[in-house]
Amino acid sequence: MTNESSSTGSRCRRLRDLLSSQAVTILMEAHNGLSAKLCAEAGFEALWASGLSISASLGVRDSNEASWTQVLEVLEFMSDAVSVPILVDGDTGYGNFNNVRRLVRKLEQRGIAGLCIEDKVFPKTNSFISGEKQALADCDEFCGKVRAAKDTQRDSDFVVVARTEAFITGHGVNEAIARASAYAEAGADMVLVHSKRSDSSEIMDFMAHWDARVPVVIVPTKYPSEPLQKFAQHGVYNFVFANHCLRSIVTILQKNLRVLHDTQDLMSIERDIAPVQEVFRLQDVQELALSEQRYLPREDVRRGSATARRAARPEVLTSATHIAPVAREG
Ligand code: SPV
Ligand code: MG
Repeated sequence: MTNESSSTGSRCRRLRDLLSSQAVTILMEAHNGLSAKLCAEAGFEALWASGLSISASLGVRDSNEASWTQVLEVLEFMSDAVSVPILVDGDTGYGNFNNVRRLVRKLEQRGIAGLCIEDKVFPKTNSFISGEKQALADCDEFCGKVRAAKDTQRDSDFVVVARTEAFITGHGVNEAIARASAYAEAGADMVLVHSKRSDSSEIMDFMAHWDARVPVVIVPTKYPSEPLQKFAQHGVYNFVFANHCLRSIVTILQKNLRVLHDTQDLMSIERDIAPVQEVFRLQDVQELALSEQRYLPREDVRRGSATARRAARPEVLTSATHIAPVAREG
């Protein structure tokens, strides 16, 4: 899995351009290197490194149970796996302004294009769990975090998204607008307005009062039946598909594991799952095989590592750039 465009600068610019444009942009959730790769291959131009999905895939809750350096480790694999820009869900920034500064520095070092922070308190709780019992952060303190992030970034195109949980915590549109305005004033490049309603009413209310000083991002998890074009007509062009990789995986795994457990027969799912060869393609095994021929002493290549032996199999490797599909075994 190589990163065609390792330049952080160009990825920050790309994310900024996508989120600033008046064309629909979807930030597709990914939670590890493989899901990031699959999202990019499916054509998504930008990714959302979801706190919920990363924590769930690590087997813990979306309550800052995974430490920020554990999340950073995941993000590094994701960033290495793809060349499309990644916006990181940085929860509350894992502490105060000082933690946010260090986070921004570490994200930029890993080629991450942007950071989203939300105005709640550490340790955070997922927005869809008893939202009205959750507390909003002090507005001035949160503005300080936004300013600290902006002052810290080295690449001027690194994107800082300020997320307000005003609606999630039971406040009305006045609080949402006041906070979004304060965050934009503090330097946020975009604001994310979250809603847990099953319709678009809060978002529409927000847009009716918003002066459009910075672009808006929304997360339509709870109102999935609302067409994106409806929001675009009201000035929202940026959408986070926040957990749909993770939820797809959960469903297919639950189904296949149940079948395997009940049948004890590998053939019961064999035709429904990716061949091992597809996994090798996603890992870019071919690149290693070619590099072994280039860099290992001849004798070692002939004696052969596993990849060198595979490289000698014409049905596996057919050209310098392509792993041919192989017939499914069994
Ligand atoms: C996430 O994907 O972790 C988010 C979106 O923050 S939500 O789960 O809706 O809070
Ligand atoms: Mg989150």
